[in-house]
Amino acid sequence: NTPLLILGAAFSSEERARLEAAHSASFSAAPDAVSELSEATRATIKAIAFKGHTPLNAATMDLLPNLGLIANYGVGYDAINVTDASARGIKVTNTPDVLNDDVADIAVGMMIAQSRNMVAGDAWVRSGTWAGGENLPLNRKMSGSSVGIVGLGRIGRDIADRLAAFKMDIHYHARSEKETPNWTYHADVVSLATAVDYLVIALVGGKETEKYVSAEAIAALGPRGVVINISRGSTIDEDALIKALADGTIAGAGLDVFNDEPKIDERFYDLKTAILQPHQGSGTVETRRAMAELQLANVSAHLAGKDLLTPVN
Ligand code: 8YV
Repeated sequence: NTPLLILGAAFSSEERARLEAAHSASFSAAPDAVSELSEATRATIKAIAFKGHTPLNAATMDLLPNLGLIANYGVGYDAINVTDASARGIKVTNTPDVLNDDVADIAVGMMIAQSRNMVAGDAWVRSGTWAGGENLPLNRKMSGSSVGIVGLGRIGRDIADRLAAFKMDIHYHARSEKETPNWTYHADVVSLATAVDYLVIALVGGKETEKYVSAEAIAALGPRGVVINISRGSTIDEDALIKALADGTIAGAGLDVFNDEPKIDERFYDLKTAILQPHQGSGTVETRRAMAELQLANVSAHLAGKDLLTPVN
């Protein structure tokens, strides 16, 4: 009798052990492996603890007749088909807020690293080029410049708050105008991109935001433009982004997310003006621990018949 299904090869052994210590659990590495569990085992499963980005939809849910909860590890639950879940009376939870600081930190970190050419600077020192008497070419001032945030949710706001301390002129686009200090609202992304040097994407993933930052918006950013993406690879026209970086029609990018992670488009590897990160926005010991705890708290609440902490549907 295993009321919990731990689903995802992405769980560390420590995370898995903590879930198993709390609840009797089965394990599947991926949604398409759930069918390998016996029918009797599947019938005992009431909750899934999910981690990863492999689609989880009706085909898997229908193998688990008593499933009442899918608890996602992560704020973004675009891998889970919430429509399928709701239609079956299955609740979905995520792990919002606990990762806002880290994701905002890495967005700002990539902005500084890109502007100040820090990755090349490190290589410059190690290779002895500096010792040989050559100075790194001058780079670009970030403080005091203009930034456009695409998506002013909890993470977008934390990024904007940080950048306000960098004396930046803050613009944003969201579905509707929000209450802000003195930030400028734009009804569409092209208008936003036209107005700023840095475009930071902080959207939710999923179908509705696919290629939300279009080729036209990337072009509108112009030759001083820098794209920062900490959301999902799907939220920008990635092909257009690669072309713009290769052709130098924008100045650069800082990217923590890509399509087809981790086997990303190999053209990225040669783009010298892009800083590339391995989807590590929430990847600190402290935050991953908080995410795991919130996921477990949702699972425990469901199994005890109590209110969920962070419901999605
Ligand atoms: C991942 C994330 O969930 O929270 C999110 O939406 O993108 C990350 O924190 C994490 O990589 C685990 O898959």
